[in-house]
Amino acid sequence: MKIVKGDVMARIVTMQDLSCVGQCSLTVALPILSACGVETCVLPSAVLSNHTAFSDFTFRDLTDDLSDILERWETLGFRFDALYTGYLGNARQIALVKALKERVLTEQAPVYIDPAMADNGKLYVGFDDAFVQAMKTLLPVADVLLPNITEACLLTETPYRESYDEAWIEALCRALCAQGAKAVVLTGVSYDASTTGVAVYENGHLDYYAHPRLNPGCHGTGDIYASAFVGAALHGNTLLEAARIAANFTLAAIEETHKDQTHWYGACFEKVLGKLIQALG
Ligand code: PXL
Repeated sequence: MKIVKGDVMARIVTMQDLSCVGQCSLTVALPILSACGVETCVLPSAVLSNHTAFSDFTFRDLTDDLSDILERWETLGFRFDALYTGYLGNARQIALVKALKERVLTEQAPVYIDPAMADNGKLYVGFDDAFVQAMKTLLPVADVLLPNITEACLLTETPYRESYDEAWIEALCRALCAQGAKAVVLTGVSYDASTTGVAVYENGHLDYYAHPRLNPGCHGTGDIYASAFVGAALHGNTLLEAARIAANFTLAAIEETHKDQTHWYGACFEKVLGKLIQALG
């Protein structure tokens, strides 16, 4: 949906954690969405010293503050043209996402949900099955759901697989839509060793954008991808076109990261923000 129009500034809200170190969540979403020309307001779900792939971290849950913030926004009359959620601090925050949609979004505002909770067949540290069950209830709110294959499997109770064919991917996307998602952008879909890509499922139709597989991948690329996707979609690109723009940007960030062998915890997207801006015209 085209939200960025002419001189009127589009304002979106994104809800995800603030990991002070680690190039993920808000420290990725804010610069990327700003580069896309979108005013980005934030609801920090939690504050962490650094993301959870480091050997230790602090974690302050901000759920209580979030309901106060939402209340204040509502009384001050703030309204947002889109909502994008990522890593949430706990299952209670999922109810807050629904309240956000009902209370502070404009009528046509699209909702983008990245159910950031798992990768490579495993839940991230700190999440459990109760969280997965709660995340399932968010699917009917999603205009676009942006899971990786692990998350899609967890949400649909499908056994995780590393090799599969197009029919399996289509069934996974169909199952997510049957549970309420309007459209699915499934990342990390690879049918052979040298390529990977993104499956886009909308109105019962499956599309695929393939690109070279870069090894090794980087931590945090899901957040880079989702943020760029949201930015591109708000410019009125189709889901497939936004998927392509976000994939090319993420690939460029991974290529940049490979130049610095010591940089293991995130991807150096900052160096290629110019490419994203160019791709958006
Ligand atoms: O989306 C990745 C992510 C976001 N936020 C936190 C994380 C991770 C992945 O490990 O730990 C706090």
